[in-house]
Amino acid sequence: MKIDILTLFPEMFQGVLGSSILKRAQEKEVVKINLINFRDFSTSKHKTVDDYPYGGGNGMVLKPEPIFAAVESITDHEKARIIMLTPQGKTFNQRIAEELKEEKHLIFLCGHYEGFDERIREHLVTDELSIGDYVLTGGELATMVVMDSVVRLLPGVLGNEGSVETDSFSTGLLEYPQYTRPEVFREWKVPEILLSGHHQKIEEWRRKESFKRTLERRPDLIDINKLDEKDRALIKELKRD
Ligand code: 6GU
Repeated sequence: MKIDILTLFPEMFQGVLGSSILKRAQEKEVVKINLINFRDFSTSKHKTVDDYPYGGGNGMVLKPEPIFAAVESITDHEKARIIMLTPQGKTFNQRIAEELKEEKHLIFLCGHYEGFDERIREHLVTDELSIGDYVLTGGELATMVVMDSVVRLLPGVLGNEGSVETDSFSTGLLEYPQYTRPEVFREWKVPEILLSGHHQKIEEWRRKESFKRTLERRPDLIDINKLDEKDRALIKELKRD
């Protein structure tokens, strides 16, 4: 996968791209990530990228010319998904991450100030995403969130390939509680069942704990119509408890 990030603050990405799993994914050449400062594409003498809004009002608006020029400088940009990060976009989720991981080329546009000239949205962008109902100072942090969640899904990125299948949200349920050594810490014991070696019983316990946690914290994630008989019985039992 190739990822191009258009931003006025490329230095914000150094920590995230230079550490941990995103660093390793680039080293393994699973993904090529390229930072572009669209100020470099401004043709005005002071390298201006924003201007006052027509009609008046507060804040500045990102001009179309440098952003169109920056995107058009990217090889094969016509075939890429061009994703704008704004609080007005569709709310990002795991389903969208799964969809984006199938793409060969993503271009992220990070905005600042009062936003983008509407012609960028209408004539350049293919997708507009938000990461939730709160306001950030710009699209950079949102881009990092979306990119991280997509790249970790690419084959060969995570050590244990099975681990993405048991993630919360891909199973539709929250994850069950996990424990490691020691068996007793400050008098708090690991649940007996996990020490039993009964794989079938352990699986059942984990599924029950996942349902319990999901019912308590995120009942909106459970679609009763999509459950089989066994899981419906499990939910009934939990609701009784
Ligand atoms: Cl994508 N951008 C900004 N500026 N704020 C946000 C956001 C994006 N998603 C949630 N809040």
